[in-house]
Amino acid sequence: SGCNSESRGALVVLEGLDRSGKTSQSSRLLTYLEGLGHSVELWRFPDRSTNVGQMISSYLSNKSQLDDHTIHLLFSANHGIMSTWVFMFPLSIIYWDKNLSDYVYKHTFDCGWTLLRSLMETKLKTGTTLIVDRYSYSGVAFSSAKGLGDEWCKAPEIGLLAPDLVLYLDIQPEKAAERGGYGAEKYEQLEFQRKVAQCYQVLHDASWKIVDACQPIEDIEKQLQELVLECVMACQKGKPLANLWS
Ligand code: NYM
Repeated sequence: SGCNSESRGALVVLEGLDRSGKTSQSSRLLTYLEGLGHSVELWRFPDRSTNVGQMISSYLSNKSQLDDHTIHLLFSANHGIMSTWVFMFPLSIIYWDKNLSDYVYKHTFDCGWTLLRSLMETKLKTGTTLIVDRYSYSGVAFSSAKGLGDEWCKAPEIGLLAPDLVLYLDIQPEKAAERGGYGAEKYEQLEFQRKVAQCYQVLHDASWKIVDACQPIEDIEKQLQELVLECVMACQKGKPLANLWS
């Protein structure tokens, strides 16, 4: 099936409140799919290793203060807005050399809208499945929970690829607050997480699967494996790619 030009990887996103278990489950999914012999990569947003990522990290750990609109756009720049960097290299190189674009993405700069879109598309079309720990939904849910308008929050990321599957790890804010490490970062406040949960609710569409995140970790793992495998199969059979927020 690897020779079928229609066959592609799946774009799978994990979303949920802070401490809902996304990061643990993403790495378990990676191991699972690798074990089955699939080509798969794990990405996460925010990517704290970039320049903008460090500004985000400093904001989240209360070392710097930023206006709500500004931090939203920084999150977006971390995976959204086209950076000036894109103009410094011929785009053809980015398309042409997958390894170079990988390197650029992972080690050098904030990725930028054009680069992220084309990099994701290249990965998927060459048969690699992407497991993404948070995506645009986090951007909209966390910023609209502060009172920014939904449409304004979505605008910088219109036209990025829509996920084939969104796994929403559903947890009551009170339960999440009991988990280890809670409260260390800016948004980890019970009242605020309640608002974020409400904001996530209006973002659900047909690509979302809601999974109860209070079950034993292995039970969640099993359910996610089944959902992801089904999605990977559909994408191998040529399920078309779609755009986000359109
Ligand atoms: N977050 C994450 C946002 O507010 N907007 C975004 O676009 C993204 C991707 O960052 N509380 C918030 C959600 C989290 C925080 O994420 C750090 P993580 O997954 O804990 O590193």
